[in-house]
Amino acid sequence: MPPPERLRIVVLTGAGISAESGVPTFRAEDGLWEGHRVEDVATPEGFECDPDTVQRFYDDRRAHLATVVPNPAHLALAALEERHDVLVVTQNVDDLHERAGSRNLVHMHGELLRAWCQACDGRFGWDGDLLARPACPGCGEAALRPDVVWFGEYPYGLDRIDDALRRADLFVSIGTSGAVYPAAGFVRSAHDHGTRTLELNLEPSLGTALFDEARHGPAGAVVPAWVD
Ligand code: BJW
Repeated sequence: MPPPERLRIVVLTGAGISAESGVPTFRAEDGLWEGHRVEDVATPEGFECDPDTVQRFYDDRRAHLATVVPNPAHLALAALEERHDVLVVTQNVDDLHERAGSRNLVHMHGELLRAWCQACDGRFGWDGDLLARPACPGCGEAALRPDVVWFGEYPYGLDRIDDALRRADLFVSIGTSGAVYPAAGFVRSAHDHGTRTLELNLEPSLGTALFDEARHGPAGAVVPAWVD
């Protein structure tokens, strides 16, 4: 028997992949935006206007992250890296892909466990409360903010992602509503490069018609079934 083909796969993940770990999604009725105006907690203007509220929003999520663990969908993607050339592009700011064992990973919307100093541009690992530690460990200025990408800001790793999409044999989108660009546009880029596309989501996303194939159900079931 010939060895199984080694494919170049780009996997885009969103909040839905971490839902079964107990991390709330954004746009569900009981989601993260519930009780918050998006403009207040996920824009640079909201932070400028009321930094304490925004730091508290992220401190609470950081504390909750310490109580959750990767689920079978994260673990299946990590196992996929052993058989194929996989780039996981996550919109999530949690660290569940890393904890599951994924190595080839881009956090395009940043990371909860990192802080960015707006005075010296330094970036730091952070596992405490930003609100309680306002001074930058690099320059001492009180200019730390969560190292996450808010609306109107430029996502991380776009050149690397674009390059991977150009070369990919397969693009898979998991657990994302397709409401936020540029991530929501990756399926069209992949399609334009002749790459096969697959959606794995609880329900049809906004972009579901753009995919060659879609399988709907909880990520903890559909992702391991697809990887196997
Ligand atoms: C399950 C499940 C289970 C549940 N199993 N599934 C047109 C083109 C380009 C840009 C724009 C445009 N129009 C407007 C823009 C600007 C804007 C934008 O997209 N606005 C939209 C509202 C239209 N975009 C930006 O500002 C971005 N920057 C930018 O565009 O820079 C300029 C640029 C231009 C062109 C090219 C390149 C650059 C930045 C966007 C930053 C988003 N930031 C956030 C917050 C991050 C920090 C934090 O976490 O607090 O990122 S917003 C939030 O949404 C977060 C998420 O990563 C992101 C996506 O959400 P996601 O993951 O899809 O979650 P949900 O809740 O929406 O969906 C969950 C899905 O899972 C659902 O479908 C469920 O059914 C499913 N699900 N349980 C499987 N068990």
